Amino acid sequence: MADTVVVVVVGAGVSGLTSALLLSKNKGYSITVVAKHMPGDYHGEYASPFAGANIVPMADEAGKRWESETWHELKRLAQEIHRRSRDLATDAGFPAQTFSSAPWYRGLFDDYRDLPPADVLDGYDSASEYTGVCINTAVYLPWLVGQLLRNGVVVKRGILADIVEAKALGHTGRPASVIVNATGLGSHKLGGVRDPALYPVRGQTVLVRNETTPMVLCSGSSDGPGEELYVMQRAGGGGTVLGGTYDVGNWDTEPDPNVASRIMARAVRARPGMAGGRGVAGLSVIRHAVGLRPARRGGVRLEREALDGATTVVHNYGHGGFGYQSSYGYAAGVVELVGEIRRQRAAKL
Ligand SMILES: Cc1cc2nc3c(=O)[nH]c(=O)nc-3n(C[C@H](O)[C@H](O)[C@H](O)COP(=O)(O)OP(=O)(O)OC[C@H]3O[C@@H](n4cnc5c(N)ncnc54)[C@H](O)[C@@H]3O)c2cc1C
Ligand SMILES: *[C@@H]1O[C@H](CO)[C@@H](O)[C@H](O)[C@H]1NC(C)=O
Ligand SMILES: CC(=O)N[C@H]1CO[C@H](CO)[C@@H](O)[C@@H]1O
Repeated sequence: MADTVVVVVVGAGVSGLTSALLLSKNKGYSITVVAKHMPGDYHGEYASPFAGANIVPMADEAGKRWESETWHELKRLAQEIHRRSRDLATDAGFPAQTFSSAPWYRGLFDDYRDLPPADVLDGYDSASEYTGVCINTAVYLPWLVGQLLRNGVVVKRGILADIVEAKALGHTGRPASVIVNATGLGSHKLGGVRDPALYPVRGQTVLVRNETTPMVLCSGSSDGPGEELYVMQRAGGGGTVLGGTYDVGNWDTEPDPNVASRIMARAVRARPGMAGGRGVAGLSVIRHAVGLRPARRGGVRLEREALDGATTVVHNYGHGGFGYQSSYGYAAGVVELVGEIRRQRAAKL
C-alpha cells in the first residue's frame, strides 16, 4: 500500500464530490472528502443545493471541453436516473455566448432547433429549444455521496481555517500528497488561498409544488438588471424552481420578499397554467432560497500548485453559474492533474 497516493478533497459541493468520484474510479488512491457543508445542508455559503440545475452551456467555443464532456455523462445518467425535459432559451442580450442565436452547442444536443417567432415569449427576440436535463439537487448530491461510499471514499465534516490543514486529514493517518481544493466561494477567505478574484453572484429563487413543462429560461427580464426569468421542474417530486436573480457582488443570503414577488409574477406570466390562471395566489410555495454562485475573474481555477516538497494542491473552484453542467469535465481535469503528480512522484522514488 506504500504506493497508494493519499488524496484529501476539501469541499462537498458538486465540484468536490464529482472530482472525488472520478478519482475513486482509479486504483491506487486513498481518498477522503472533508467539508464544512454536506448534501442535506442549506446554507448560503454552499451553492450546490440551490442550483436549478439545468444545462445551458456558458463557455465560449474555446472552452467547450468542460461542458461537452459533462453533457455526454449527464445524458447517460439521465436515462438511468432522471426524467429528461425540454429547455427553452430566449434571447435578449444577456451573457453573450449563453443566449447567442448561433452558439457552438447547437451541435452538442441531439434536437437543438430555433423556434418560430410565434413561440417566442413577449419582449424577447428569438428562442430555441432542445432536450436537456434538469437535475434535482436534493436527490443528486446524496446520490454522489452514495457512489463515493461504494467506492471506498471516506466522507467527513471539517472546517478548515487554512488549506494546509487538509494535509493531516486523510483517514489513513498518512499525510496527503495531493489536496484537491474544491471549496467554491470558500476560497475567498480560506487561509493559504484567499483568492481575491472570487466574487459572489447572488441567486434568489422560489421553489413551488406546482409543475409545468417544458422549462423556460430567458436572458434577463424587463424588471431590471440582475432579474431573470426561469421555470425549471425538477425530476422525482423535486418541485419547480422559479428564478431568479443574477446579482453580481451581493453577499446577502437572506431572501428579499419584494424580489420573490417579482420572481413569482414573472413565472406565472410566462406559464399561467402552472397557477391555474389564478396568478401568484395559485402557487404553493415550498421555500424561498438564496445561493451564492462562486464566480471568478479569469474563470475557473483548474491548476496544480506545490504546497511544499511533499504535497501538491489541485484547485478546482470558481464555477459561477455553471458548476453542474461542467462538473464532469472539470473533474476529469482534476484526475489528469493528479495522475501527473503521481507519475512524477513515482519517477522520483
Ligand atoms: C440560484 C442558482 C442557480 C444555479 N443554476 C445552475 C444551473 O442551472 N446549472 C449549473 O450548472 N449551475 C447552476 N448554478 C451554479 C452551481 O450551483 C455552482 O456552480 C456549483 O454548485 C458550485 O459548486 P462547488 O462544489 O464548486 O461549490 P459549493 O457547492 O459552494 O461547495 C463548496 C464546498 O466547500 C466547502 N468549504 C468551503 N470552505 C470550506 C472550509 N474553509 N473548510 C471546509 N469546507 C469548506 C463547503 O462547505 C462546501 O462543501 C446555480 C447556482 C445558483 C445559486
Ligand atoms: C399548485 O400546487 C398545489 C400543491 O400541490 C396544488 O394544491 C394546487 O392545486 C396547484 N395549483 C395548480 C393550479 O395546479
Ligand atoms: C497552497 C496553495 O495552493 N496556495 C495558493 C492558493 O491560491 C492563492 C491564489 O489565490 C495562491 O497565492 C496560493 O499560493
